[in-house]
Amino acid sequence: MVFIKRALVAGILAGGALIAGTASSANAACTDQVCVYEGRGGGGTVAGFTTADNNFSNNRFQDGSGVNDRISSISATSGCDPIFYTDSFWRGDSQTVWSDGRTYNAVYDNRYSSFRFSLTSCH
Ligand SMILES: [Ca+2]
Repeated sequence: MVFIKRALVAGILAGGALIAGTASSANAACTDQVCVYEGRGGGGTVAGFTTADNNFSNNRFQDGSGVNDRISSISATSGCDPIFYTDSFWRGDSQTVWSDGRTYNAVYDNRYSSFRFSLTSCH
């Protein structure tokens, strides 16, 4: 019985390692509710968010490069629409992205530095 339990744990760990390895590749799909892409049309490396963020200066894409001022497209399934801003702390020019799962090109290409959610556009 003990042996079987250990075998199951080993199997789960092996499965987890396989998933983690796949996710770290440059073109892996983003599974978070807000995804940002270095390239237009969902291309290039990706980063995912599970909550709003007031400053992208410490955020990294999956390839390790910086997110700040490099986002070129965005997709969201967050229920409430995310609003991206060209400055930190939700200042500057902004773009509201429909949270319908489609990928939208950045209006202000390579300029976004923060995002938050519009609570008047939850659906
Ligand atoms: Ca870019």
